[in-house]
Amino acid sequence: MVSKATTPSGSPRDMRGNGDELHQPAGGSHPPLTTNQGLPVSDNQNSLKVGERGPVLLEDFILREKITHFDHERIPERIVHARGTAAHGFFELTASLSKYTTARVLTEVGERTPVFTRFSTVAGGAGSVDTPRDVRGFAVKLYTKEGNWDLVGNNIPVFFIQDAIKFPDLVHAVKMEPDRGFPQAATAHDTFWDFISLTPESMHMIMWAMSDRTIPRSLRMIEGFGVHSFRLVNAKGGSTFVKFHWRPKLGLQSTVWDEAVKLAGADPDFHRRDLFEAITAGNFPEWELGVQLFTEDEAARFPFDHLDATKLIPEELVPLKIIGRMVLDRWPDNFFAETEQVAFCPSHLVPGLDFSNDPLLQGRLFSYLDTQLSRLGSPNFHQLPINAPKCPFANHQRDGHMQQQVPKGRVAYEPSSLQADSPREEPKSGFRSAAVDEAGARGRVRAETFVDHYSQARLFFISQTPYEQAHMASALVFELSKVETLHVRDAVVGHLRHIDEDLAKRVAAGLAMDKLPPAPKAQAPLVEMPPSPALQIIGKMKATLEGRVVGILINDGTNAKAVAALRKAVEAAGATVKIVAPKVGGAKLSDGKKLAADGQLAGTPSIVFDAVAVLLSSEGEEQLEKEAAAVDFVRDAFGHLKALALDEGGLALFDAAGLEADDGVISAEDPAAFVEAAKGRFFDREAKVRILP
Ligand code: HDE
Repeated sequence: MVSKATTPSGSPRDMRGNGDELHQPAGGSHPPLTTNQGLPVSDNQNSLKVGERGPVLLEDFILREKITHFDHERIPERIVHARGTAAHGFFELTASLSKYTTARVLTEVGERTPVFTRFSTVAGGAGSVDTPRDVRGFAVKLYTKEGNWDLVGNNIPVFFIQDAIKFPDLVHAVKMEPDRGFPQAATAHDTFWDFISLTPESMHMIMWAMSDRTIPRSLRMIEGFGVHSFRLVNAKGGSTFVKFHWRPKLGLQSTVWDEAVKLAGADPDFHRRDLFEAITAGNFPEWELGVQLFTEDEAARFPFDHLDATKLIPEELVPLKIIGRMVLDRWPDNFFAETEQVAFCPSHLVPGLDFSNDPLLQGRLFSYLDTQLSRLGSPNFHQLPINAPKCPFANHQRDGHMQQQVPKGRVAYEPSSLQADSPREEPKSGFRSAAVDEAGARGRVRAETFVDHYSQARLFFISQTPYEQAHMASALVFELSKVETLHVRDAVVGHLRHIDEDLAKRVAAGLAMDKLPPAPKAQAPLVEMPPSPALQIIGKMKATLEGRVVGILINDGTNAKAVAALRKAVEAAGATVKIVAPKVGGAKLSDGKKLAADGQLAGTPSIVFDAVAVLLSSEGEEQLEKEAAAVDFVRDAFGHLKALALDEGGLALFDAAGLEADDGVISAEDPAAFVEAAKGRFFDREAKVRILP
């Protein structure tokens, strides 16, 4: 408490407590704190009162302004994809598509287009955790010279439903159940699986959702897909279909389920922290942009309908052509102003692009603009700095809440003859829809070509490695074990029989079903397709330490040279090293010097690392055997199939944890061998640590 005597400008009643002693020196010169009207505020600690212990006056307009603004700080969270994180960067074109499109962003090789990319989970609220089993949103806003192009995709190339009219049902089924308000951010509950069991078109997406694609290690290690077919339109008006793919430079990498579950507790912000740390350290994540191009005639020969968003086009059928790269190199300055207020709309596109008739896409073209109106509260949301095009934009739309622009002149219409600088339509370079013949009877119909719900689900399953198949079976058992209604479990397993009889049997056994439930009637015969290795994760993992994080557990007396040698080797291979010690201040190593820790053991489990080293002095090790966090450190690293480097002390702790060494357990004396081992995960080990169906 500041005494009357020391109060800088104090009247006897002025117990301000806002003297310099309250403020830690931050350096620099501080601008005066003002109200929103620019009035300098003399006291930001005390409201206006009558007497020291008397009532607060309604007159205190400074208090009221501050509290009122605070009361209105929140806006509605996104109905889906509420939890997200984003970064700025650029897209650089490396190969021109000028044969196919007039879009400058896809024809001007070497041109860098600014982007803002937001990653998200789908089902959870804004305050949910980063690592549930869930699809990840992958939305890219490209601020092109011809207007904003929003490529609003996911990390999975297909979707649950074929027609937008089912979206509210799907979302209501997956979100918290309305009578109880849980579960949060989880598909493992009755309403979701009830809807799925009655919606066979979702089976392909379910296979993806139950794969490790939905438990990624890092947002820097996920793919992105535009999902729908779009059109590229060239100067002659000819159009070609296109599918967009983002491919991470670091390769794909997922967690194992036990790890994802524990990550949710260890660090609810794991993915956004990972992205933040990588970008602020200068390790900029990068993706290639690939396209699949095909004509109407080629599409007519596919054994599926590309307008059906539950289908993908195997890369073996239409190869991927890499045309550019995206680098995320700048963290936003403000989460709310940028990441929260960014408004993506699939209807935002540029001349030279167009939509396809995919009925899911058509519904999205309406939904996003509409939802931004309620979320951001004004048709002027495009004027927010994060949403505004970086090219000039002008029209005759006027007024509305929070109009930021001050249009000049008397003309707010077109055609007009009164004002020389009033905007006019641009027949030459303006957007034109592809001239496509459309005809047919009106009706609420589903195309006959949309009825095959199992062939691609099977294609996905048979394309996986046995490890990945086991994870899928295990995920299905986990999810259905949380479903209380028995007929729903039965119905889902029934569908699996169309996809793969062995998968159905494994899941049924995992649920202790007495017999295999009957398969529902399929509407179309199964089309067998050759396996597509491009659909795997393991096949797309990169043997690299780049972008990875290695944790080194130390204690007092740890061999300083061993720590230095490991750090050097790991950093040279492109990974970040983090030191973990029982106390965050650090540990005194064998050379007598204190090494500060990046994390305290109890709050920094091995779960947050890609590989770990355990370097312990023998006295300290004995103590750590009694510390559950230390035993779990090695047990979890081993159980999550990670490489471990151990010195003598580390090995003693490993033994105390009751573990048996394998190829992934390396002597700390051989940092080079550890670096090699740490580049991957040891899937063969899994059979030793858990029983998979
Ligand atoms: Fe979305 N989706 N969606 N979606 N979606 C939204 O828009 C919708 C779909 C996707 O980071 C909402 O601004 C409908 C497919 C992403 O801000 C909403 C349908 C794909 C994001 C909406 C779909 C997506 C959203 C909620 C079926 C992958 C987050 C908040 C017809 C291609 C964007 C908002 C961000 C967000 C509607 C299906 C991706 C309600 C009606 C398929 C990445 O408008």
